[in-house]
Amino acid sequence: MIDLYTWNTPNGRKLSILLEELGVGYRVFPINITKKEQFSPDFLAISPNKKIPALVDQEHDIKLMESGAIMIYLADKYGQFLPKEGSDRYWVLEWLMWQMGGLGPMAGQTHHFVHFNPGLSDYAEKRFFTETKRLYGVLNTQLEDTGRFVAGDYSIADMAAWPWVARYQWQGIDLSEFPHVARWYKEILQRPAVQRGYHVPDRLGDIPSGD
Ligand SMILES: N[C@@H](CCC(=O)N[C@@H](CS)C(=O)NCC(=O)O)C(=O)O
Repeated sequence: MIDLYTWNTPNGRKLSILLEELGVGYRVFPINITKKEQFSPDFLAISPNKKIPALVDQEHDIKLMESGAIMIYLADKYGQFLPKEGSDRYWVLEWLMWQMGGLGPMAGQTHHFVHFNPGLSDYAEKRFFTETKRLYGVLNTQLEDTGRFVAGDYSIADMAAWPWVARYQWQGIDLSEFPHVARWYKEILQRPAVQRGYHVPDRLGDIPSGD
């Protein structure tokens, strides 16, 4: 059995979306980060970095933190959404790492300074918004080049970036400036597994439409 420790955030949703796409059974253990449950000793034993998401695979006695590592693990375990070998595999991993090292951290800081704490630091607001917007431009160009998904077939690279783009309103991003991102966002939004995975652990509101 797979146990997912998560909360309604982009990093958490990456894994609930992937698990829904894989169609495998999993148990959800909500870790309410607004109540600081990520600092409990029980959770620390699974996630030494004290952040969600984390995963335990009882079948193989595996405990994992870091959403990117968990995505690779699940994709390899079930043989879907990540090519097994060759240049196509590294293309997907390249864009997964782009999300992990770029879009996620920068958009996360934009949420912090622009959405939750406007006026606290003009410098930080400008720096993180500008970089987030630049990354949307990079994604837009990539999606224009590929024509449909981020790196070949629909993959963990799409599932990693999509929940971050779903927070475009918090980031002050106008999706109409990034038509290929908007087209990609709306196509993925139609997927039933994405809609189910988005609302894990709770249904907190509608998914932004992208319009
Ligand atoms: N690089 C980590 C980042 C995880 C992360 O930042 N998680 C956030 C929620 S999206 C969290 O647990 N925040 C609580 C805290 O910082 O105390 C990953 O991708 O798993």
